[in-house]
Amino acid sequence: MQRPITLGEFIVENQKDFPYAKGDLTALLSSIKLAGKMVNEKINKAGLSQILGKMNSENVQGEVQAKLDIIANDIFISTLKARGEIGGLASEELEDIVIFDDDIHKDSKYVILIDPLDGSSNIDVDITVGTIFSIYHRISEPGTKVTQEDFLQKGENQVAAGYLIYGTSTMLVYTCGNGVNGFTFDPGIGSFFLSHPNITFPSSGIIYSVNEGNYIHFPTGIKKLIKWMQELNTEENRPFTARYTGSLVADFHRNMLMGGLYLYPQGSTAPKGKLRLLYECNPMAFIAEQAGGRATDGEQRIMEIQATELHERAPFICGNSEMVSIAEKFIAENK
Ligand code: AHM
Ligand code: MG
Repeated sequence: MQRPITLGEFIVENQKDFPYAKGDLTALLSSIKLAGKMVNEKINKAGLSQILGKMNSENVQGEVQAKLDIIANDIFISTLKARGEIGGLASEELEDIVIFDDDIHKDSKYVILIDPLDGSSNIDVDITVGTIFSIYHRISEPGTKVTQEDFLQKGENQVAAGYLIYGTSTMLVYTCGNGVNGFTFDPGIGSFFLSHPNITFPSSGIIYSVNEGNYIHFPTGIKKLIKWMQELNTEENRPFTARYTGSLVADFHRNMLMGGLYLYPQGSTAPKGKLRLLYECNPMAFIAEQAGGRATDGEQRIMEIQATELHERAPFICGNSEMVSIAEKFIAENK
């Protein structure tokens, strides 16, 4: 049997597909891989090492931070800072951008945005969580300090995006705009191996994922869409199946492999929904499109939205193309 290739081998092998790449992106993905392994190790031992539970602090969105949120944030920052590929970082956990201005970062070409531990309210109950990342070329001149504008780019400018999913297996899934590939971590060996080459959404799917507890707050189009999915409207003449973990990474990953629709719409109490455009929606939208799916806020393609603030939110509807089109139709007809 031929052994599967490792993530490291795959990244190097594919570097040649990017004429502009001089190894920096390769090195950056390697740093993410290393940080992911370190976070994975902490999560696996969380119940044993007294790092479950909440801090006495809130993040910039006023949400209580879990201890592992802070630990994952620190691991990613220190690992990415140790090398010179990026000039700075923005994190869902931090109010402002972090500028790296040591000598090694002087000529950096990239910036990165991270949600270090997505779904962290699920940690204490042993449900899948993840890390999401999004990489851009900086707009500012190398040799100068990065600025907020480097981070407020449209999602369509992303150079790479991906996530780590800390589930029954730990996986790293990413795209550099050339398809989506998934790598499963072998803890005995300490390496990620290519297990899911060229991931694409199935052309149709019968799963929908939404926090239906918020139903009363949803716009009419979304309410009608949900009711439609609960009728006999699948190809098999049965209702859709509802699956929702409350971890975007887990819900997205399942729907991409099995076909389905993820929704975090706006509501009467949350005019732009909950998910953050830069840390969650854009990277997932890039991956979804690269896997043959789509992502919209209901009216506009997610990756065309111009961010004006680091932590802004956006309604998010994402899944296989056909289902996203059906969702858009319900929204358009019920404005
Ligand atoms: P987090 O990044 O603070 O964990 O919040 C984002 C999470 C997503 O993973 C998930 O899809 C959503 O929040 C769940 O929200 P809700 O509990 O309102 O359904
Ligand atoms: Mg998150």
